Amino acid sequence: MEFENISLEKEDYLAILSINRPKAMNALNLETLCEMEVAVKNVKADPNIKVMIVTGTGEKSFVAGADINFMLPLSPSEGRFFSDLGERVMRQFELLEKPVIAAVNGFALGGGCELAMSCDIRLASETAIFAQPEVGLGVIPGFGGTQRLPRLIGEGRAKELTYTADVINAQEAYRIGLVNHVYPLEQLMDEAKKLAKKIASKAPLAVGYAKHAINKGLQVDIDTAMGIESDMFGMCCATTDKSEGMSAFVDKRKPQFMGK
Ligand code: CO8
Repeated sequence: MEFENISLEKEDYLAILSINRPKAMNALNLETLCEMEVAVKNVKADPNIKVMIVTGTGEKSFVAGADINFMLPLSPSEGRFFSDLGERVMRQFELLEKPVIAAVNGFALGGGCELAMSCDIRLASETAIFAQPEVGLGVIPGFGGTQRLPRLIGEGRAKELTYTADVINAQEAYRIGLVNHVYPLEQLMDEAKKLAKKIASKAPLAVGYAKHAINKGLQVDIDTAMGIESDMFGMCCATTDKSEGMSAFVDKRKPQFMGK
């Protein structure tokens, strides 16, 4: 597909969405967010795609936040609209029933950190830098950061990072659980693809149901969450991949999952 501010490449079972505004450090403006929404819809509708990787073009920046030039003149209602739009787009990454891996290859600031947090798994280069710098600009995180950061790293740490706008490096992000792994920059995409390949070798519907159960279950009380899990387990039992996976175990052979 042709886009101006992003690229969407497909390799076999894998979609790679790159934010592609390197001259602006891949900052997110209105057009970029709209294109991201179209791309996620495309990935959702493509039965061949099992995993998506999100990254930034170039070697310096994943996404350096929402576009400050765009936000400068926003009125209260326009600001609210832009925040709603960004939240909706990031939520599409979370709701996609296919795993999304963020390959954070540099600055992940403000909306960039928020984009990474809307992905399922975050891999970072050693050069990656994370922050929620918004209060230093007179605003707050507005693409889900006030909600996802405390859920990921705990309330106290999230409040400290948000109130101070402190910048942290990849190792610190790893230490506090904001990222899953840290790799040298030149290895980052290979590692992201390796992880994608491993996930893609599993039963895709089961992976999607697991994502749904984890994401939905985290938002409700534990008893309701258990109900969501057993609903999803029941759904797995309606798939031919479940018969295949278990038969393959019994037959001592590798399963051939069809995503059905
Ligand atoms: N928006 C617009 N342009 C940007 C942004 C940005 N977020 N980040 C960098 N750029 C542009 C610079 O203006 C510069 O443009 P130009 O060459 O035309 O002057 C170009 O990218 C290169 O940047 P620098 O020259 O500054 O490069 P450095 O390597 O010196 O620094 C940094 C890189 C550290 C990334 C630096 O550019 C920076 O601090 N950027 C701003 C980071 C930031 O504060 N991000 C948070 C923005 S707020 C946010 O994301 C809120 C999200 C929620 C929105 C809610 C909606 C209402």
